[in-house]
Amino acid sequence: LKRVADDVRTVPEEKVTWFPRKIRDLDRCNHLITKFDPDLDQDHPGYSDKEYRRRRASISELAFNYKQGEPLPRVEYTPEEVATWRQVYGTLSSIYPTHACRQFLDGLQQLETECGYSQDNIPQLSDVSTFLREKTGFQLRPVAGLLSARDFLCSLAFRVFQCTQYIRHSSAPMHSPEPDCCHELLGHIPMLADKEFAQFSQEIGLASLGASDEDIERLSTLYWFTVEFGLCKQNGSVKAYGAGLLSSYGELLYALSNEPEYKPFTPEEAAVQPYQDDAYQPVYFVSDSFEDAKAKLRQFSSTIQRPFAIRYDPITSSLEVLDRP
Ligand code: NLE
Ligand code: FE2
Repeated sequence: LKRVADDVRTVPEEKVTWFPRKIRDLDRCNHLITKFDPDLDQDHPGYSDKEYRRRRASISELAFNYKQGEPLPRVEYTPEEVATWRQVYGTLSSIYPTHACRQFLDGLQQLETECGYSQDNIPQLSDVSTFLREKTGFQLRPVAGLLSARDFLCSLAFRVFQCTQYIRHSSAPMHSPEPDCCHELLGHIPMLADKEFAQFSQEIGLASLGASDEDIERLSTLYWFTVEFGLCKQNGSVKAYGAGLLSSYGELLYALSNEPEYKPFTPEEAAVQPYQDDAYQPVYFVSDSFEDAKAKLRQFSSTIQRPFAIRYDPITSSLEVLDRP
């Protein structure tokens, strides 16, 4: 009798897409989207640069071979790569004070004083990961390129942020359609040093686990217009908090230029807004405050329907899956 009762209470596994339960399961969450691959995409600025492609391949190799728990691979960046970083860092730093939200500026300042951030040094993932763990419990993991939305989002559930380690091509420092270390280190990391932002990033991750393909699509579109390209009001002016803006001098200027279309942020609208991921956004969502964006996003994530509930155990970094009561 007990067996029957247990079976009835069991989550119908076969209907739910597989998702990681332990942090080590993230070794299986590495499905790449090859659309911006410099080996395949003729429009990539590195397409005809053999040396660049070789370099990218060798850095990708580090990520392919990485297993959870291993020390993060260090990359010895070349003087040319550091020169690209210097240009990106220098130009962005000149407009951060006027264009970036306060939480970002706080985070970046801490990274500069405590974690070796400077124009002349591309920080190592391993040092940044140690820094973030102390601030918000987030840790980094190397990834070879653009990840599938499902794999990217699910790692957030464990407070793991997947980071690329190669740098953009030197011919296009002001904007890249794909993530690179400038995007991760300058766009995302300062925000992830904020406790509340970290908390809410994890909540998006938890909401994505086992979600339907349609819900993943909506969540990742929402993520796109907030975490990547979000704007918020602060002290009477509009500032950027989205990482895709904070790592692109060209788009950061454009986004706050009054040229694009602006819409007040509602998750329901942002989650279905069509977008192109290879150019500047035609529309940006502006929330009344950074706090407001977080609260609305949270509220939206909690409406994702699943036949079970999930509890994250920070002591073992694992998930418990429960029947919905
Ligand atoms: N456009 C961003 C940049 O240039 O850094 C990258 C966006 C990645 C989603
Ligand atoms: Fe990103």
